[in-house]
Amino acid sequence: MSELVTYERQGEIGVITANNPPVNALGQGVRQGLAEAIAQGVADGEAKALLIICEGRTFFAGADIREFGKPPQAPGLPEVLDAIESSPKPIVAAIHGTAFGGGLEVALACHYRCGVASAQFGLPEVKLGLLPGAGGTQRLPRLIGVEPALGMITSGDPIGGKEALANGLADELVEGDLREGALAFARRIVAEGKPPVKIRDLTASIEEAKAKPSLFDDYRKRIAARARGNLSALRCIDAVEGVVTLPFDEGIARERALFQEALVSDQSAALRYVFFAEREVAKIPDVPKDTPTLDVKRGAVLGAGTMGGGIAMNFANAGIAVTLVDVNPDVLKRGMEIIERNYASTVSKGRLSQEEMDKRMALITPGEGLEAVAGADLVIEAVFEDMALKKEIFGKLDTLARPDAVLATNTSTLDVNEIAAATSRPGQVLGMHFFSPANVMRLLEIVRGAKTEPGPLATAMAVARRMGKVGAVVGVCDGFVGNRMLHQYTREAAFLIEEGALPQQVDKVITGFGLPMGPFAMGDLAGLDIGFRVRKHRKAQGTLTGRYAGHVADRLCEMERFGQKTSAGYYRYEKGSRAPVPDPDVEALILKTSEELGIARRNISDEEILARCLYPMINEAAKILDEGIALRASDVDIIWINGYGFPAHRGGPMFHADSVGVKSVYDAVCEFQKEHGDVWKPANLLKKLAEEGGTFTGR
Ligand code: T1G
Repeated sequence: MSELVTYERQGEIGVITANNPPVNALGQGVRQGLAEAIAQGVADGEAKALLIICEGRTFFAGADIREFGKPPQAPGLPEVLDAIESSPKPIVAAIHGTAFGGGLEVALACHYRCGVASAQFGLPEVKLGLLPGAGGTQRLPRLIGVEPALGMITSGDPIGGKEALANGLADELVEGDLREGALAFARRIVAEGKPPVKIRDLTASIEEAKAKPSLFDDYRKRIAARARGNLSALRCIDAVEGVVTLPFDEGIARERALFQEALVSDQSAALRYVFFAEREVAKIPDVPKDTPTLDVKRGAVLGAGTMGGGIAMNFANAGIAVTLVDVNPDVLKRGMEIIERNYASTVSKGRLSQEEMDKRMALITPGEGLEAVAGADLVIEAVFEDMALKKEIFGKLDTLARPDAVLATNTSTLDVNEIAAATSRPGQVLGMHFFSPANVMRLLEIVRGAKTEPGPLATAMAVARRMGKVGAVVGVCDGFVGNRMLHQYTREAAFLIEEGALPQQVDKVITGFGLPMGPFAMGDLAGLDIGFRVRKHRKAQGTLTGRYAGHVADRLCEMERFGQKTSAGYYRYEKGSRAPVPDPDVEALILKTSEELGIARRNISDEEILARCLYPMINEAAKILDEGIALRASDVDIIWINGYGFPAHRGGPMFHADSVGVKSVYDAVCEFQKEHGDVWKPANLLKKLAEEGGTFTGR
């Protein structure tokens, strides 16, 4: 018997216990152990029923993702599940933690399922570019109904114990100790002489689905509309459709074929890379896991504007009391009202209960004076982007905030080291750069200053996790990682429309690649006046260098076309609509600008547009890695996927560069340098990897 899975009999129940930390992934050893234990239990004359339970923090959390892409090792999971389902003795799954993917498929092959109320039940394979490959697409619909199963399988989102009990996925929720409760449940099964219920034999829900012939096509349309080129969910629908159109074993065979297709797809390789990259980003090489952190029980946010309000909501959403501070009572009042409105709209959409909203609002206290930060463990400043103002505030915070408090700035452009130097405790100062809307966007750039100590850094990372954010540690430079790359992307986009393209052509290429929006629609959403002010400021300071990228944007702003907020920018917007409509006036303005700049417009291919938008970002990221501003290429990918909507099924800009081939990216960058100048000078790392045949992500 493998040491990962044990078998022992407790009275008339054969108990199979798995123990493969940290998440009981169904690796080869566990599958082997399960197969052997099932055989032993079935052969055990004293055992009237069997129970499968896991040690540690969770029931099987799925197949071992690290095994994907490697030669498959026997026994396969489907084989093990067939042995479970065909057992002549009832087999009960006892579930706690996260029964995900292959783990839930093990439970579905069992004849009965019980669990604790806090358990989560899910088939998240679609998030890995896969689909359930061990019967989940055929058994779950038979058990809970085709439509609820389609929802779980195409979204990959789990359901809780109560919902599982309600829809029949769980037969019973046990109170107290799971093992005791599950043993009692199994004994009742025996006492009541209940037979093994094989889900493969259930048909009621199939008849129901047969009555809705357009069910699957409607689902495809809905999914395709928001998939942005990610094929995973569509494959899931194809597999589930087999439940209605094919006998069980043929449905299983179809699922298997679709699974194999997904397994070798680039999209799944990208999404599996992102899975591990999202876990890697939390690890800071010189800040060990056990670095002491401040237990943040109270936060304070300075500045009750849009960002400040969103940041305060993050504290409340994490169950942390927070004081929202603003020296201007009207701004403070408006800030609190906006927070209340945001929560109320979430309640109205049914995504939050009124009770939970009240609980969160109760955690947010308005504070009029800076003194209000006194009791906070973590203070986050989110005032206007002005260095003198920020330094003045941090100077005051230095005396008002608790000596052990962590002081953070939400600046997106200013030098965090200079701000830290305005205090006597630069070791406790760092940047926490949220993305707008701060209560929605998952990304949080945690800016490590030259003097930031490991403790405050680890504290900020821990708070990010509690807020449900993806915290990525970055160094101090202009625009940190995300915006610094974005500047290269928007610069080239501006040049492309001077040289021959139009905003709608560029945006179509970028959305076709999988981003939610192109650079011009994004500019209109953010407001063109922000960039206009920065360019004017830099012009006045004489800090503008190289070819100017603001000719068209300046002319639009001079015409008060600031984007969605003025219903006109690069596009025009119908009343009450956010849909960008190409505007002949803008086209005329662009053609006139090219003429005034003496640029002969030319046809620009979609390929060139994609390369000129993505490659400057990749090149800049290579410089960022050269400078150590980002710890890993995979961090850059996580930043762009969670902060800028880069499609996860393409793995992020650096994974994409590896997919295209670093050499061909380098060659293209060199070509663009010849044509457009040293703004395209290849980064050392890009050159080095291209010459050595290396990759950014090491795969
Ligand atoms: N395989 C391999 N390693 C895994 C793993 C898995 N399935 N799940 C987690 N880990 C590692 C993870 O990399 C990390 O490692 C450590 O465990 C702790 O994870 C046939 C095809 C279960 C909710 O998609 O969602 O089954 O960084 O930091 O926040 O149909 O992990 O410490 O070295 O995430 O408490 C389907 C994936 C697989 C679930 C726990 N299953 N896992 O979250 O801890 S496909 C999944 C999770 C499949 C079948 C198909 C989460 C979690 P390290 P963690 P956590």
